[in-house]
Amino acid sequence: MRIEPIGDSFANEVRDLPLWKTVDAAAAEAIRDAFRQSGVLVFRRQSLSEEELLEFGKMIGEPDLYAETGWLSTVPEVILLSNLRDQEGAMLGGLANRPLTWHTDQSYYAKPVTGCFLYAVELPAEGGATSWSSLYRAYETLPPDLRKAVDGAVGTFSFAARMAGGSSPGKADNHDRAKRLAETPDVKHALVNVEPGTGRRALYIDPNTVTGIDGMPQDEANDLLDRLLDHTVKPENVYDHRWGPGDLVLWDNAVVLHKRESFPESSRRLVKRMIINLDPARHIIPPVAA
Ligand SMILES: O=C(O)CCC(=O)C(=O)O
Repeated sequence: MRIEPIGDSFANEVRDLPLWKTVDAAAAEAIRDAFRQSGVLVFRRQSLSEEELLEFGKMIGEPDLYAETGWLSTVPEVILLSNLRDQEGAMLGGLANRPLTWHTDQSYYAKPVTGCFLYAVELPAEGGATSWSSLYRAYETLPPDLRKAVDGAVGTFSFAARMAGGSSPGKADNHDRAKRLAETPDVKHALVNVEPGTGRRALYIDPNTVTGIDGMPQDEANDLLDRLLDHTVKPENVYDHRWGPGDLVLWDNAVVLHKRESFPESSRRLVKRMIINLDPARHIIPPVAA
């Protein structure tokens, strides 16, 4: 097994490791370390059943269940994202073929489940690429005025705002909006988090979800959030993934944003997704801010 950076991006790739075979303890530890350092880990050309995906998830942390119950595969922890329909014409999974703008998952929860993976089964010839942007690199390269403005800042993260924005599920998604809205009040998180093991700092922003900053006039907060996003998604902070069948990408939502291109409705895309609770001693789990 080799673990290498992908080009000059922040993402790492694990090569020569068939995940359908037993992964020994040393390799598992090396994978967890590389994942912790980069926040995005790529494995190509895997051939995995849903049970094997679940086993892989358990090597990384504790797989969890989704709030959405209409997107399920045969294993409850593994859900489907797809534009395909079943024999009755119902959507097979979530998110159809829509573009998803920059976001991070679950930031609107008091205790986000931060680990996530996507496993590509069927892919369109055009479109559907996914990109990740490093919130570590973003923080570490902030110009001094932005760093001063963001250190100690607390944001309001709103599920209601997210549902109205560019990365929310659509009408055909079997998504119980009203119930989820009622269950998910706004929450506050710091806009900078500290990784417990290393003290490394990462920005924590989520466009369409952060609606304000404590003690800051709204127009100033909007301007700061726009500038932070522009800085975060500069090309040097971004890894673009062109999917191949069998690709598995693992990411940590506390330290990266992600987005997805749309793809033609007439083409077929099926990816499998799982969320994973990561070890709070080794990963940022964004705490609730007072
Ligand atoms: O389908 C993709 O490539 C990404 C989906 C996504 O952004 C998400 O599941 O949060």
